[in-house]
Amino acid sequence: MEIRINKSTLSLVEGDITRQDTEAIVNAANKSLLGGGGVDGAIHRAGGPKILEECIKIGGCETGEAVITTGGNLKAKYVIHTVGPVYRDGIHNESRFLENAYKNCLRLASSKGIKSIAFPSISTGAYRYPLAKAAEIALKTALDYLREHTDIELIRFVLFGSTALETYKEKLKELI
Ligand code: AR6
Repeated sequence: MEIRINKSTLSLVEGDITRQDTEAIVNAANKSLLGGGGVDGAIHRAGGPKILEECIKIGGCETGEAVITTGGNLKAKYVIHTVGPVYRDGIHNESRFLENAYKNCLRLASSKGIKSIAFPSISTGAYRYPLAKAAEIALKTALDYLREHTDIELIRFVLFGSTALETYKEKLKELI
């Protein structure tokens, strides 16, 4: 599914974030930036040791913040590492932290002149954020960004499996 906002595109695809040809891909990392499972493990495996070396130098990242490294062996030139919230019960500012994670990735991409970026569904794996709730925040934040700015030309959500893709599609239809 794909929609146009001003001159930019927001798209939803099923796939593997490590295989994307966008200028930047986003990693759903943890505060240590030292790697892990899920998207994080896949990105470090596919991108090679250079990404980890840069992450070690950066030294960590707070929840809701974002940092950038090169893409190592990936097609993407950059990896933007962000840390989503661990979902507890929904009353520990999880939604604000998740929104900040997306916003700070977009701001950082913009500051580097990046025109295309691919996001995974942050926090919805190991961090247990309910998928539909997370999809709403992810999509609202991306739509707001594209309505207010024209510099990023493509925001692609790369969903892992058909359930995630369908959930994002339903949410996007509700929001537009
Ligand atoms: N491409 C796209 N999406 C993927 C891929 C992939 N290759 N692999 C998994 N997903 P998670 P989190 C989906 O756990 O919840 C790590 O250990 C997955 O189905 O990767 O933010 C970090 O080091 C899910 O929907 O990230 C942290 O400790 C979504 O990506 C912690 O996990 C996010 O799942 C972060 O947890």
